[in-house]
Amino acid sequence: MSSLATVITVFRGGCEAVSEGRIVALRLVGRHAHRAQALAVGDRVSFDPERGVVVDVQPRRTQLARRRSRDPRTEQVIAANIDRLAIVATVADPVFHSETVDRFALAAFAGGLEAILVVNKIDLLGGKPISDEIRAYEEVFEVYPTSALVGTGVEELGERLRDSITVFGGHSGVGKSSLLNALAPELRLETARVSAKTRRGRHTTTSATWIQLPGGAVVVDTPGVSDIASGPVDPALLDHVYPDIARAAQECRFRNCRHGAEPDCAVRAAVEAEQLRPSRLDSYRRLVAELEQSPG
Ligand SMILES: Nc1nc2c(ncn2[C@@H]2O[C@H](COP(=O)(O)OP(=O)(O)OP(=O)(O)O)[C@@H](O)[C@H]2O)c(=O)[nH]1
Ligand SMILES: [Mg+2]
Ligand SMILES: [Zn+2]
Repeated sequence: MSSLATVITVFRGGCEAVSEGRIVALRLVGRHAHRAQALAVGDRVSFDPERGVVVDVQPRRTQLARRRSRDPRTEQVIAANIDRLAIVATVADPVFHSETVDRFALAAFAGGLEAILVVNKIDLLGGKPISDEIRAYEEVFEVYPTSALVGTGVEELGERLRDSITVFGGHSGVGKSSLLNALAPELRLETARVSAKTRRGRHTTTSATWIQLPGGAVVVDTPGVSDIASGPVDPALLDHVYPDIARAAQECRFRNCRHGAEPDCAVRAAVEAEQLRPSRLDSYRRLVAELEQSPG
């Protein structure tokens, strides 16, 4: 007889999983033990309760993966079977980095997740409006301005996460754990100040953590990553990450224009006419170049 469980923590040789409200510790044996990355947080496994071992891992419905920087040919699955990625960014401290947002969006779409953008630390604006650069993302996904510090927007975000599984991703120090603490103060997740010297976070969260919020939401907190380059993906997904570029590109002379040096490129023209931010095209071209180079 085997039972079903959801993996909530992965460690070398095994995992912790929840089965019918109980936490069980399971070992990986046999063929599973020899796979480089047999398990990720969120995996559904069948297990043998008597021996305490994983019998089988079910096919993943969705996954958020990133290329390993050490070995770009392999992917690390950050979490499996989640519904959405909340890309957490900031209005300041650390500075808003649009290319990171784009990379996370691509990784989410590639893995079958929906994505939302959470723009945290709006208290640092001191009442000034959110920049046009950030507002422009409303064309790509829902944008949730928040302040984990003073509580702005936290309730709205909590509503959105209800009855579903969300993974929080973003640079170290943007406030992922702080937001979760604001959503459920009893969590008391560890958080840390952004370093004054490097203006970066300190990588306070060290592994993907499965968190059950009151009210039926599950959130996976993840360690901040400096980049989330993904493996080879369907280039059509880029149109979802860059709908503004896709729209302008309909007027390019060449169907397969890459908006570089090609003649009659409508995307470059849009940048020159200040209808499109140069940083959008820069980000797009870097991502495309990377995808073309990626082994695969
Ligand atoms: N002013 C302000 N500071 C915040 C806000 N949210 C978080 N912080 C601060 O930002 C710092 C980093 O917050 P964390 O929650 O540890 O960030 P994290 O994204 O979990 O970082 P890692 O775990 O390293 O990936 C802490 O000093 C927080 O107190 C906010 O809304 N406003
Ligand atoms: Mg954290
Ligand atoms: Zn073009």
